[in-house]
Amino acid sequence: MSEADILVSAEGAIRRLTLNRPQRLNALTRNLLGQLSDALADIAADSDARVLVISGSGRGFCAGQDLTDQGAVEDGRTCRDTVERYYNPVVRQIRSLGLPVIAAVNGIAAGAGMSLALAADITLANESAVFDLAFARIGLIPDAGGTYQLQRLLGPARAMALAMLGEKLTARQAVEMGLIWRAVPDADFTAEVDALAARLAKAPTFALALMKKAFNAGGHHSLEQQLALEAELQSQAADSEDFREGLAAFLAKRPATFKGL
Ligand code: T3D
Repeated sequence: MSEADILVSAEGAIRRLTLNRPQRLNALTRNLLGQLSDALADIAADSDARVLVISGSGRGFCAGQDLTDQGAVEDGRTCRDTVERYYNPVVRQIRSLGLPVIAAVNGIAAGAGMSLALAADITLANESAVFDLAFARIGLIPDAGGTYQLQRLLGPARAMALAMLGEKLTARQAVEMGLIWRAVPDADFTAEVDALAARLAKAPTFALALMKKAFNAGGHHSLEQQLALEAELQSQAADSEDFREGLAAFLAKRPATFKGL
């Protein structure tokens, strides 16, 4: 039996998904994307899950669309089908997942692999990682939410220039430009990812999920709409068990123990 294209593991409240086609730098096939979507659906239904880490097997994070996946990228019709049926659902699932998603970029993130990394809530990379907007080199546009995320993260001037030039960024440049959270020396990367996951696994998960909703909506709302949404979401947060615990812990001058509820 062939090994799965997505490795799934669980440890306490931490869930990990590893793209697992290292011989192709974890390039994305429809098979892999289908497995990724199923795994994300399982995590969304898992009430014990409080943080998700996505990374890649081997020396790369993800080289984007597998350009040899027969029937996936032959012409406009197959491309549309691949994007609509395989990429877009995965991006929606990550953005709407009710817990923090970490992209641990352990090597090159190219094309839709870069878009996937930017769909996460917190993206950190090892220092030898490269962010490669490869699309223009083969006559395609950034997809899997790439045009949306790049513009929001970098502003239109830098996003457009990078996309049109098909530029590569080192992890350090990506941090300096505000594209990702942190670049970590390779030797420290695994420990740093583990520490971040452990910290988020103890965070007030319900409030973090509401933050995602607020940030997701903020990009297209007016100030008035966003103020109204914040009032609504804050009322939900204030009704949570974790808020009661956070407040009690503050008043008692002790650390809070959040349950994610
Ligand atoms: O609707 C749709 O489906 C369209 C959606 C498109 C979304 C996209 O993501 S378009 C962009 C697709 N990705 C690319 O264009 C990147 C192609 N890859 C590269 O340019 C280079 O491989 C890298 C810069 C990413 C890494 O270079 P390097 O020198 O570190 O590694 P390598 O030797 O090129 O790659 C290692 C192997 O992986 C190699 O196979 P081999 O020769 O050892 O048998 C290479 O062919 C393979 N590989 C790398 N990327 C892909 C790939 N195979 C298939 N598809 C790839 N994208």
